Formats: sequence, structure tokens, C-alpha cells
Amino acid sequence: MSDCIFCKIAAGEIPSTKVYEDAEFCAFKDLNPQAPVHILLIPKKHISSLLELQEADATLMGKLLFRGQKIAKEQGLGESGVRFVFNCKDDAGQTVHHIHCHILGGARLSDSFG
Ligand code: IU
Repeated sequence: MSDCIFCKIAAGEIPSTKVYEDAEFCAFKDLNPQAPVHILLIPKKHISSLLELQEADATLMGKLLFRGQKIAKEQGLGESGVRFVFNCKDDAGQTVHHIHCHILGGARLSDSFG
């Protein structure tokens, strides 16, 4: 999508600190980190949120989750723990409407859900 900031980050049109990239995914450091490790993992395909996923995206998203696991372990979170978060739409606080998995860790995270 031409006006999507995460599509532009994925395409390299907007700079970011990428920690992983392949043909289907990229992962980059969140600009406003909420934890010592805060990475956003996205598919390059534009999907607005988890609520808009189609059956045809199931394999892609399975691969995304597995990539998230690998990134978390590479970041040293495999033993201490990690939180994977998908915010979807307004009540959940989604601000960028390109599906993204927050990978958070490196400290004891708050139990807060709102
Ligand atoms: P949310 O789940 O849509 O609320 O998360 C969007 C995240 O994208 C949020 O943590 C922002 O700090 C982050 N972000 C970014 O890292 N780089 C950007 O250019 C923009 C948002 I816009």
C-alpha cells in the first residue's frame, strides 16, 4: 500500500534499524521502545491487522510466528521470557495499520492489560 509507513520501511524507503530481513518478512527496532528489547516483526505483504487475515495467509503467518521465535532467541530472550503482541484496531491501541508482532523482553514486563 503506497501510503503505509510499514510498507515503506519494508521496502527500505524509510530508514529503520533492521534486525532481520528476507523476501517475505522484516523485523526492526521499535522507534519508541517499551522494553529493553522491542522489535516489530512484519510480513512485507500488506495486511491491515490480524482481524483481516485470510485463510490464504495462514502459511505466511505461521512462518512469521516461527521467525518471531528465532528472533526472540537470538535476542537472548529464550530463557528469560518474551511477550509477542498483536494489537488490532482502535480499542487495542493499534496505531499502524499494517499487521505487526511486537516482540518485547529483556526485563520483567508489567501484567497490565490496559
Ligand atoms: P501499535 O501496535 O500499532 O500501537 O504499534 C505501532 C508501533 O510502531 C509503536 O510501538 C511505534 O513506536 C512503532 N513505530 C515505529 O517503530 N516506527 C514508526 O515509524 C512508527 C511507529 I509511525
